[in-house]
Amino acid sequence: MLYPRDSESRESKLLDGIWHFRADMSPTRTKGFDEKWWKGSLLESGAVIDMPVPASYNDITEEKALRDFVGWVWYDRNFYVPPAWSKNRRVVLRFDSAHYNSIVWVNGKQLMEHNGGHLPFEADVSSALRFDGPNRVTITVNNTLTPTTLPPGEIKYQKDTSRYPKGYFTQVLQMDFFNYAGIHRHVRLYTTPRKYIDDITILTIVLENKGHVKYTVILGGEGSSGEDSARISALDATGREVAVSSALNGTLVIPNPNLWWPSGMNDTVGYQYTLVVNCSGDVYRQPFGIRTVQVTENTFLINNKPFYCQGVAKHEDSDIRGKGLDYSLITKDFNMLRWLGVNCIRTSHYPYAEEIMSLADQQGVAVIDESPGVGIKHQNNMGPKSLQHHKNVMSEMIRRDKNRPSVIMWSVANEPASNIPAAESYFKSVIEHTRSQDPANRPVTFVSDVVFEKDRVVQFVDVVCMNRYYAWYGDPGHLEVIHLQLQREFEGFRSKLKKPIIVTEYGADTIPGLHREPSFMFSEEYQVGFLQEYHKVFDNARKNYLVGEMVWNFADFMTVQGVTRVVGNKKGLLTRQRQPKHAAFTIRDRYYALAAGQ
Ligand code: GCB
Repeated sequence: MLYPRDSESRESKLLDGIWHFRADMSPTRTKGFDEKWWKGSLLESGAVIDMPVPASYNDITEEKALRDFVGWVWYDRNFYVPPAWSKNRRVVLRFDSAHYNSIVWVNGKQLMEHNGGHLPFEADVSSALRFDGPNRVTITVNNTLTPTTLPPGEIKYQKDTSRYPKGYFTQVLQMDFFNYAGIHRHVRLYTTPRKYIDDITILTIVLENKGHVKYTVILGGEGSSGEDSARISALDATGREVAVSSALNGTLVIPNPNLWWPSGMNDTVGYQYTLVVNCSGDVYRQPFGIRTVQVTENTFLINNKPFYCQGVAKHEDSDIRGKGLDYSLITKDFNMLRWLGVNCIRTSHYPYAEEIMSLADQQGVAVIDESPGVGIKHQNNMGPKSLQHHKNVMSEMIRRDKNRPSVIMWSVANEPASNIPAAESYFKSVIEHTRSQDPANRPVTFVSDVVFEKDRVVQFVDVVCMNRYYAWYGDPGHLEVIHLQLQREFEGFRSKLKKPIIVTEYGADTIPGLHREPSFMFSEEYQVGFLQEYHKVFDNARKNYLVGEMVWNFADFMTVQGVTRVVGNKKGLLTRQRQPKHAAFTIRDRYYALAAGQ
């Protein structure tokens, strides 16, 4: 699914802004369906409040009932469509993401249904539109997670009325972040000609200092025969044409190409070309980078040079907007990534907004692109229905991100129960499916927290990714065990498998401004000492098979309420407001030194 981009043949209109909103708090949570709230404006069926789009709805009001709401919420708004859009065009309505289950109506007509919280969905809505008056879009979104959603979850009813009010239930989740919900990213209308460019796939290789750019264009709509006249060209970053072709599918050759490198490896970071596809009256400009990715026994190669991931894992998370897209926030985040010397991030634990991915492409930040497969902890999350859904999500994610040079590896899951027998065939199948979907054959992994003796799934991946919390969840307070325990785990995996390793998480909760000497858990000194103990082991292993380290986490983030969390997870190098803790300076010094080859 191509990202909507304006061109000579395409226009768009953002529908972001303040929408009408109502949470269905009726006991059954189905009043909206019973009363068919989509038939008219929400204003007609009851009280509404103002709700920003994009944003999570949870932290916008002072209502606990809305912050912690589980069930259907309803949004609507009016919009107008220019009359010129009625002629010879498709008008597509696209939601870049809504969490989790969504149904969409335009002028009372149901046009879309989507299952999954972090990926776009769209439909041609031309036939439902009015061009001479107001239109209404209504969406209902349900954040209930079940054993077969991704992430999975469960609703637990409490029947003992002597201890709980009647009808009492809670949502039980196996994930360590707040289940923010709502319309999280842009909503927009965009047009294409009736016959249009439906998909573009770009693969790059470098041979004898020439970039070979293999491209495939798929057309959609009326009368697309595949024999259409086309002009396909590649522009360099200054807009100069460097190669051209008239074939819909072919290879462009770019001599002396500027390669795409992650920052820290080259002065030119994130160099991108543009493929201009001009076909049967439709024009689409697809950015791409020329770079190769390869994994050997001990190395992760980008453009045939060893790449060491100086990383952090992130979240889409901030005050007030929750998981809602915000340009100030994401720009600040990329500035802080550069300040920290980070050259690689993981989209823990779900696919991030396309605008974030584009910044990674442009700024040369490598990405381990992770699916929402977090919290797969039980056998009942690994049945046929879960498997099919997981495969669909991987397909949607790859379809969205396949052309991005920043994406160097796919992660199908975070910390599943990879020790149970059911995990073996489940993940073999998900990983094989993922490989089959990516035309560029990127490496595939999942992130494991299971010890090497018990893990059953790492055998299927290209790079071993592990999360380890020695001296935090295990042996709390004892920094002196880190060396032995981490080394043991490295050696254990290496004795089973000759594959490179990335430590995808290690970190300690830290309250900013809390100081203790000698260090004590939760103090700034403990976080620094903790990271430094891990670094000693990393420095030894990176001479051999360790190809990356990623701190958990870039910034503090919100979680569900629980006895181990003081208003959220505090393992950030930065506070939730993106101000540095002491450990941020430790990491910055380390990453700059690593980049300088020290
Ligand atoms: C983990 C999870 C991450 C948590 C983190 C923690 O292993 O992957 O989602 O937030 O530990 O801090 O507990």
